[in-house]
Amino acid sequence: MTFIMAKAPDHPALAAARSRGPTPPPPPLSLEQVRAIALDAGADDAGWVSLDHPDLAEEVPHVLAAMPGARSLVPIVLRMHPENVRSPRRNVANLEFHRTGHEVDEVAARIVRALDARGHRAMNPPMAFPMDMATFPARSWIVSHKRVAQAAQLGAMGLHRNVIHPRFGSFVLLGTVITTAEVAQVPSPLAYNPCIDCQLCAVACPVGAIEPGGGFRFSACYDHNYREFMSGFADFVEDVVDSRSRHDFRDRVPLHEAVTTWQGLAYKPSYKAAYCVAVCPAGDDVLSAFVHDRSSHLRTVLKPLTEREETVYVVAGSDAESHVRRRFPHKRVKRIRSSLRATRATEFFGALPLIFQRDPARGWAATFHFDLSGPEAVRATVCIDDGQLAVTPGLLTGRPDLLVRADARLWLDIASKRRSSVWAVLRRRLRISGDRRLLDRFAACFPR
Ligand code: B12
Ligand code: SF4
Repeated sequence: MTFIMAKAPDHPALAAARSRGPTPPPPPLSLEQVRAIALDAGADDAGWVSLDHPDLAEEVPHVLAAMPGARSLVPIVLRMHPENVRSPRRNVANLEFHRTGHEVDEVAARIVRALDARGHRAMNPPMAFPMDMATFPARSWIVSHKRVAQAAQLGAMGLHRNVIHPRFGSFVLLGTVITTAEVAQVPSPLAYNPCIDCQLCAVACPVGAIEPGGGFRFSACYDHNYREFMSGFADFVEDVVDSRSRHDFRDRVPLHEAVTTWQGLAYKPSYKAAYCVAVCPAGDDVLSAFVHDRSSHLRTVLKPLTEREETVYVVAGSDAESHVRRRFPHKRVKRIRSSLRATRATEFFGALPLIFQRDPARGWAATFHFDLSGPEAVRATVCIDDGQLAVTPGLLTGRPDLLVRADARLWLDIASKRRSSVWAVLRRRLRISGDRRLLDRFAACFPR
């Protein structure tokens, strides 16, 4: 500032700004005004919630890093057309996801301009992509639209973990505008969670990602549904590099997959399933049809998806592989490399809950201590107990069943199969104390 003043003390723009005096604070907005701005901009529903809301505590540092000074969030909801999302021809459903997603970003941008015109700073983080992939596979999104929409009482997460709007149901995509405007009102609570617990999402999911008891198997969904995105694309590139010849490449990547990859780059990548959204009967707009003719819903919405002959992408030995083979024997299983690979030792332990497989962890229990050294030194305790996983930073007191000591980078190489554990043990670069067979059991719970 000093520099500018010294260089151009009589600049006409500076003189004019000085004579205008400081900008007065903008008049406060009401919830009704913010909703009207959002609906005018094209949203189908909208809310407003303070960044101080207790359910948003985890979001605060990420939001403030994107927009210092932010005070509140405006969540928006845009409807998708249910029949498109339900179609067994999934290119129709994908067009609807992408079209609506694009619209969410456009609507959010219009809200930002309207708030700015009223004197409130505002910005719109992406609906989904592009994300900041420098942090991938750790959190790469700025704000969790689901958490914001739920805190603002626009809907609630159902069994399938998508936000269900009381009227539009699961057929919605979400956006959030971040602003410096202060919220005066607290949103009134939803009368009920729109999820009716019919469990159809769990039945429809080809890889068993939705657990009837409420858990979500992240890697199962990510490995299959997102095959054309992120690490699925990185795998494609690695296959190109590894192939010895055109024929070898064709064996690894059949023509239809190569062409699909081209399509994803030329247009947009396609989700492989999203059946959890497609079959969901919740929400006033679609619920009546289900309530009055359940069998028609099962025949015309659920069955065409579950009976679809399609390739399902799974990691060898994963819960998803056993699920699809058991429940959908008519679907083709294609084994792929695990695509969630931590690139830093600290991320390794954070990623474990996302790639944990319950089936190989059933019927036994053990506590593992990891004491990893070097520039990326980290310590962690991993407890596996009959299908359950707990990861805690540091070494918990008590004797572990297995203690692993190694350089953190070397451990990452062993975990990703770049280095053999036998080689590392023989060179005394990997030190293990306790029951060594537990290392294989551990590896089976996190297949690569
Ligand atoms: C990460 C992400 C995913 C992940 C995880 C999904 C999930 N359940 O959170 C994957 C890649 C699997 C995914 C899949 C899909 N997604 Co998505 N996704 C997101 C994203 C970027 C953040 C989600 C989020 O808030 N997670 C945090 C908490 C709140 O979610 P949670 O369910 O409590 O936590 C689970 C996972 O997130 C995971 N987890 C928790 N912490 C962390 C940390 C890291 C680093 C990672 C990687 C994962 C992770 O474990 C939790 C328990 O299983 C948002 C866009 C955004 N910026 O908000 C879209 C979003 C949630 N996705 C959306 C959609 C539509 C889908 C799909 C239907 C895509 C499709 N067309 O097939 C599927 C549905 C899968 C499902 N049943 O949930 C919509 C949902 C709309 C709605 N009505 O709620 C969103 C909001 C995009 C949008 N702008 O509308 N998605
Ligand atoms: S399909 Fe049924 S159980 Fe699943 S989210 Fe929708 S209403 Fe809830």
